[in-house]
Amino acid sequence: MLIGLVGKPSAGKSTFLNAATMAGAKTGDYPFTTIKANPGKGFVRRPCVSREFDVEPDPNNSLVKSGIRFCPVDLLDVAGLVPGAHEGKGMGNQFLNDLSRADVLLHIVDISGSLNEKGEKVDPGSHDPLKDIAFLEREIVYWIKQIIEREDWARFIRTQKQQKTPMARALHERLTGIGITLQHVHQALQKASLLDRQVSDWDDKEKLAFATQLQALSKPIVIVANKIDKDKGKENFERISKMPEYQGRIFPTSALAEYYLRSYAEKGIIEYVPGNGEFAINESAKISSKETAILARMKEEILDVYGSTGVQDALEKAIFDVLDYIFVYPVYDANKLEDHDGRVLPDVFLVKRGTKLIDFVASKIHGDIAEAFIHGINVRTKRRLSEDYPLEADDVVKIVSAK
Ligand SMILES: Nc1nc2c(ncn2[C@@H]2O[C@H](COP(=O)(O)OP(=O)(O)O)[C@@H](O)[C@H]2O)c(=O)[nH]1
Ligand SMILES: [Mg+2]
Repeated sequence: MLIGLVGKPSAGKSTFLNAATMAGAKTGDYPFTTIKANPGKGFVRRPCVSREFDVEPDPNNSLVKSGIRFCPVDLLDVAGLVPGAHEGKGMGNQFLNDLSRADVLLHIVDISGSLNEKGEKVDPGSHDPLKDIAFLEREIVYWIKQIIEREDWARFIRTQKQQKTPMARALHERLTGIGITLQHVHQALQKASLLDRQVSDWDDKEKLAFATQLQALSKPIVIVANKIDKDKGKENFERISKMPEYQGRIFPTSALAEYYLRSYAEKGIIEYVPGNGEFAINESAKISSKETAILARMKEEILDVYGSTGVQDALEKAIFDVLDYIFVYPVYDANKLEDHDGRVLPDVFLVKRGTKLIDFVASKIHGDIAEAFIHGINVRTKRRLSEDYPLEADDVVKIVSAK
């Protein structure tokens, strides 16, 4: 599962990636600093089940801080998309291709309106970030449309007619390269009211309607209203977040503030659990007056107003709400909650809610164990679980297998 970070140059993608990962991607104030896509690992949080079971966790594939479990997620900073990208402008097609593997997109927007559509500096507030939001969605839709109707469209129609391939399957074959599933195609056909329309009869509007639905299903967009700390940021955010089409999917964010907070925590200046709405200054730390001032501003202008810097909220919106993923903890010993090596609740995995137990075992634990699967145990209830059991949030499971 991959989260793509998208947006025009200088909106703050690299800063967001750095803040989320501390990976050290290059940042700068001019377009095209990032010449190719930058990968990194971020984290999503949930309360760790160790508290409920009253045990001390010994995390292996994840982290635990103050009772909160942090599970890694893959991020990809896809460099500057500018209007016309789907026509190849600003290295557009290359950037769009980087998005093929993404399951969800975080659109990093300069909500302060201090950059024009190309990412060049303009007077703060003079550019309306609403334009950026609309343009990006449009670019992705047109990119998908272009892939649907690419040059061999006429031949595609002929073959589909001759071979009588079911419409959804034929369309899906054209779209597998950009991570679109057969289910996405089915749903998009239905939502665009195209189930009863022969592909060969589709007009341009119908192709566009289909691409629009596919975008929403296969590359859903969470909007990160970044640079909320700057003049005009708050004003713009309040206006846009009230619009029905953006309600609930736009997050006030300061990637820079999150970056500072994590850096200060790393240096030992503050205690800060990433994503929290508060931090504590370490009494023993040497702290400059400049650092004190920066911290005071972040508290007053961001944390106390918005509850957090927004970086974690945006990531978690994408994973838990949009993609509907859950945490699942496998253990070897159902009583002590340990793995083979005696580590307590070592691992947590992200899977889509309702994933069948057997598919979870095959994909996250081991193919051999899945083949020799006898049954599972729900560690909470001690009930037996069949291979078809649909996993729920924070399930702790033991797998009994013949291996
Ligand atoms: N004030 C403020 N500046 C930010 C924020 N996020 C990024 N920036 C600044 O915006 C500029 C461009 O950021 P960068 O991450 O390189 O943008 P990218 O081109 O989208 O990767 C840099 O000077 C950052 O320090 C933020 O939340 N607040
Ligand atoms: Mg960058």
